[in-house]
Amino acid sequence: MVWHRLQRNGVFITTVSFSTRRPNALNRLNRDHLEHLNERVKIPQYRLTTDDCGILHLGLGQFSRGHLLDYLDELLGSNPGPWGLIGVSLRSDGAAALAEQDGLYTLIHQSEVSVSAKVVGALKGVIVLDSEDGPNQLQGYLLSPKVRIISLTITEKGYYLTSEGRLNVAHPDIAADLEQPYQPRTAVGWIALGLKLRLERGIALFTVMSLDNLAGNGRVLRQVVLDYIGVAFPEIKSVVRDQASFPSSMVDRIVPAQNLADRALAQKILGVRDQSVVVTEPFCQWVLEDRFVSGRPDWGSVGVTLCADVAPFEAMKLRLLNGAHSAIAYVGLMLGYDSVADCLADPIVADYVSRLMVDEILPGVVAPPSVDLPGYVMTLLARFKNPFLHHRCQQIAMDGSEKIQQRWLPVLASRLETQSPVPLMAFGLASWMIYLEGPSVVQDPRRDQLQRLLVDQSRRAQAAALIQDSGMFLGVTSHSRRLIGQVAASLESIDAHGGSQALSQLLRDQQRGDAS
Ligand code: CS2
Repeated sequence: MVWHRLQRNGVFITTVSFSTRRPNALNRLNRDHLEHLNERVKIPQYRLTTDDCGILHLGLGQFSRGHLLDYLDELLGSNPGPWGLIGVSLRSDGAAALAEQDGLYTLIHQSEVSVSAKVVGALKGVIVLDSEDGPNQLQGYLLSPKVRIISLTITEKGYYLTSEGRLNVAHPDIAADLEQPYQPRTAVGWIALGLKLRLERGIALFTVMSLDNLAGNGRVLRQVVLDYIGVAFPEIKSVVRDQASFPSSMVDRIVPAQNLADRALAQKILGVRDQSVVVTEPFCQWVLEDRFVSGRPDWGSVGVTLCADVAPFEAMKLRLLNGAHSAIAYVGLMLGYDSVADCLADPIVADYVSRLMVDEILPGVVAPPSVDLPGYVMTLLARFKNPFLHHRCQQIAMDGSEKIQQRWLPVLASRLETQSPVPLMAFGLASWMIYLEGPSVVQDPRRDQLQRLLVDQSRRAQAAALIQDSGMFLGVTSHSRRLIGQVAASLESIDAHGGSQALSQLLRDQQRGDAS
C-alpha cells in the first residue's frame, strides 16, 4: 500500500493506492475485488460454472436484476445448486457493463428506515442478442439439457398481443420471424424455435415462465407461442399444447431505472464503481403457479408463494398497484411532478390515488387467500411515498397503450357494466390523453396512431375517437358513450381550470357525493 500526499487548490489531501488487485475508487466491481469490498456489503458465498445454469432469462433489464436474480442469489447462498442464470439482453444497452463486471452488480434496498447492499452473483453469463455471436450462443443454451427454465421479462409489448389476446401476426417483427423461423429476433420466435429443436432432438422440454405484468401472463404467453407455432412449425403444435408448461406468476417489486445518484451511492458503499447497480425497495413478492415440467429450484425456501392459481393475486396487484401507478404517472406529469414520491407528497394527488384505489378499484377486487385488502392498499401508499426511490413518472408512463389495457380496462369494464361511475379513472384517462399530446417525449408503440386520433378535434370528439376507434377499449364498447362523457368532462375541466384545480374540484365533488 502506498500513501500519497497531493496538493489540490492549496489543500493537502491524502490518498491511498492499493496494489493492482486491490480496489480503489476507479476500479470496477468484478470477481477480483469481491473479497476487498466494504465488509458491510454481503458478497456471494457460492461460485457457479456455466454447467450450473438451469435458467435462461430473456430480457435482462433492471426488473429481472432487482427481482428474479435477488431470489436466485438468496437461493444459491443457502443451498448451492444448478440454478444459476444466463441472461439474454434483447438490446445491447447495459449488457456490456455487466459483462465487464463478470456479471456482478450491487443490489441496494433502500427505504426511510434502512439501507442494505449486497453483490449478486447468480448471473453467470450475458448474451447480447444483437452481437455477432449472440444468436449462436442463445441457440446453444436453448438446446442445452441443463437449461430447464426459460424465464422472461420482456414487458407487455414483447408479447405482440392483439386486443383479443392473440399473437399479432401482422406486426412487422413477428411477420419477419415467421418468414425466417430459424433466425428469429423476438422472444416468442426464440421460444418456439427452442421447443421445435428440443422436440426434434429428443431433449426434455423446458418450462417457460413469464414475469411480466400481464393478467394470466403464463396463459397469454402459451397462447402467443401456440399461435406462432401454428404458422411456423405446425407439426409440433399439439405436442407443445399438451406437454409444455407456462406457469403464470405475480411479481412485485418497484425497481426504478438506474440514475447517476445510484452509481454514486454504490461507489460510496462499495469503494469501487458499479455501472450496473440496482437500487430498489425492501418489499418483494412473487406468487408462482407450481407447474414445472423439468424440475425447479426450491422456490419456497426463499419466500416465493407457490400455488395452483395466481389469478386473484395478479388481479389484485395489476389493478391496485399498477393501475394506481399509471394514474399517478399521467396525473403527475400533467401537474409537473418528476417522481412517484413527489406526486404523493402533494396531498391532493395522495388523496386522489387513495380514493381511486378505495372507491373505484377495490370494490371489484376479490381478496386472495389470507390477504387483507385495506391493509394491502395502505402498504401500497407507503411504498409509493418512499422518498429514496427515484421512480420517475416518465418510466411508468411509457407504453401506456399496452399497460392501460391490462390495468384499467377490467376495472372500467366491470364498473360500467354495473352502471357504477368512474370519474377518478376517467380523470386518469384524460391525463393520459394530455400526455399523448406532448410536449414531453411520448414512448408508446402506438404513439403515431393515437396522436393522429387526437388531432384537431373537440375534447368530446377526441375522447370518442380514442375510446371507439383505437381498438384498445374493446371490453367497454357497449358502454363507451358513458365513458366518453366522463373523460370529456375531465378534459374540459382541465382545459378550463388547469390540472391541479380540476383535480381538487373533482375530489370536492366526490366528497359531496359521499356526504349526500
Ligand atoms: C410500473 C411497474 O413501470 C411500471 O409500469 O407500474 O414496473 C411496477 O413498478 C412494478 O410492477 C411493481 O411490481
